[in-house]
Amino acid sequence: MNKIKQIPVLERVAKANEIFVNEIRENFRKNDIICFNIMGSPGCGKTTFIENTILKLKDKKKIAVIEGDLATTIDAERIRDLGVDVFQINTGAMCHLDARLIREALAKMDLSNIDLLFIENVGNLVCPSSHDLGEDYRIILASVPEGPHKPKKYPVIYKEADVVVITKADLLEHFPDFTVETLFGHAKEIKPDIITFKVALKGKEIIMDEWIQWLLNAKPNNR
Ligand SMILES: Nc1nc2c(ncn2[C@@H]2O[C@H](COP(=O)(O)OP(=O)(O)O)[C@@H](O)[C@H]2O)c(=O)[nH]1
Ligand SMILES: [Mg+2]
Repeated sequence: MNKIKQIPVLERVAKANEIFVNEIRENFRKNDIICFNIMGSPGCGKTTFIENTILKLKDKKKIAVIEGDLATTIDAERIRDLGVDVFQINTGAMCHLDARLIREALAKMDLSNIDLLFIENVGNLVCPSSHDLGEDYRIILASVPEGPHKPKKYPVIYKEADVVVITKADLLEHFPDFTVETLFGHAKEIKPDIITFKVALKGKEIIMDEWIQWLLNAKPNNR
């Protein structure tokens, strides 16, 4: 009988990724950098979240950003305008960032001048969850207009997240089916120890102090 031939491509890709991740992590530890991978659907408020975090912490911490988008430098320009180092990765047709791309970006950045590194992942609730970037924390954003069932519909990304942030909390009054308790409850069913915050970055009252306090106390986390 003919033998089935196997090409161990996936295994090799996984091995290469692991090597890149270890190298990235070593670089972060050597340079005292804590890295946050910001994930969520397109339009959930990732760039706005990073912008407002920068505005709060710019005087206390040295911040840099890696922006992942299929195309354009629109988000990177928003960050650059705040006077922060930013590196744009355009992934073309790829729906996530991977460790190889992050490694290439880091090689072009001044790591000795960074305390906190934010990576804005490509807007997507599926692909980024299975790609380790060497980050210390995975932060998943869930905006109020998206409804309260995202954790149930996209459990993998929630299972892999360390923190969930409800964004656009200023819109809660317009979305009566969305309660903070419902979304956090669903997220905790999937990941019982997930850390929870809510933010409102537009409207009358800006809410983000609890997130900022947590961020200031975040420790390196080889996940
Ligand atoms: N009402 C409200 N709108 C927000 C908030 N955060 C972001 N937005 C809006 O949501 C839209 C998408 O935001 P953006 O940060 O570009 O999302 P991204 O695609 O996830 O990076 C923009 O029009 C923002 O002004 C918020 O807290 N409240
Ligand atoms: Mg964005």
